[in-house]
Amino acid sequence: MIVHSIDPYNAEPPRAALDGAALTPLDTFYSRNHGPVPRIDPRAWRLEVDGLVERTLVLSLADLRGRFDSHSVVATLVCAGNRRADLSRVRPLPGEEPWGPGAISTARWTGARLADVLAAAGVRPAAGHVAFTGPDVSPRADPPQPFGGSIPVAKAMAGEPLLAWEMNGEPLPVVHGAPVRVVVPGYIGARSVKWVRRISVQDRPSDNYFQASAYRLLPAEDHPAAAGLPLSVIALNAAILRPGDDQPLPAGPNPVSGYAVAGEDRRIARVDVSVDGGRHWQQADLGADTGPWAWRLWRATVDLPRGPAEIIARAWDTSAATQPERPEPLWNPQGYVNNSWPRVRVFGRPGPAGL
Ligand SMILES: Nc1nc2c(c(=O)[nH]1)N[C@H]1C(S)=C(S)[C@@H](COP(=O)(O)O)O[C@H]1N2
Ligand SMILES: [Mo]
Repeated sequence: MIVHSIDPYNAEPPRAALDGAALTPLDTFYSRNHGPVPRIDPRAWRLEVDGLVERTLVLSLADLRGRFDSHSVVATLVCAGNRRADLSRVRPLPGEEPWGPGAISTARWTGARLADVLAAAGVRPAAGHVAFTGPDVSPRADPPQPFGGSIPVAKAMAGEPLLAWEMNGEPLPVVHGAPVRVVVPGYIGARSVKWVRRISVQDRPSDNYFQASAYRLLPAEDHPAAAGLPLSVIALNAAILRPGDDQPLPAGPNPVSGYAVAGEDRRIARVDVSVDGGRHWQQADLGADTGPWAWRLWRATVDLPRGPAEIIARAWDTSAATQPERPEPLWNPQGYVNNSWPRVRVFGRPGPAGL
């Protein structure tokens, strides 16, 4: 793993480690933390469901597993700061984790449907948002507070968000939120609150620092937090996983591969690759479709010219949207949502046949 910080623990897999696996192995899955990883005794853990509900619930792990049907969803988790490193080359982003393209991973999550738990509590008509709170106090928050965030009640009741205790068929690892975490497929990772201990139904979004101040797309200049767009649905994005940057490769045919991800009800429709700056594009082959909430892996064989070249890619979604060309116009003070064309510099070595 590429470890950006130990305390809090923030690490992403090297890009090649993500290549070719529709489900990310647990030891390769990125980790994003804003405070210390708490150790929770699963027998002592309780989940409180309160706010605009008919009855407040207090659930143990046994209650959650026993009272609700378990469901599985393959979902990609992606940090809003994924690919930030390319934005910090535009203008510095002091104090922000310099994520490459590895702040993203995919797992099969198993747990209770958030919708079923909310239905058991009885959501009142005035409900607008469902807020989650964890136990980990982040010293980076102003003022220091436990990590939290919220989603609209319609998303919470949609069926795909889970209260998950399993990941890829294994017990949820502590660093990923054991005993139970929220998983909100199609939304930025920050809404998938780990070690969740309180779910509050309310008429407005969470006023937690990580909803109200961080994870907002601020204007490039003059940026009070209130001027930011709260990030929720993930943006269309893609990355090249192989080859790596600055590699000498034989001129001629070479494999290129990566991932592409689309938000909410959009799917990846196509991925294009170019080796001549976007004058000509060829279509990549899409890998297995593992459902509406998962990334799509892709691969292509490109014909590399001799000498220095840049491999670029762009994904299209089912709304016919595609990615912006350059990172410069996307720069924002917290460095979120860099979904510009991924670019990899290579050098085409002349082969024996081409001398
Ligand atoms: N309690 C808690 N939940 C959290 C976080 C956190 O710091 N504390 N980080 C969030 C962010 S920003 C992301 S991107 C995902 C990362 O999940 P992972 O560490 O399992 O990959 O968890 C989210 N849930
Ligand atoms: Mo994140």
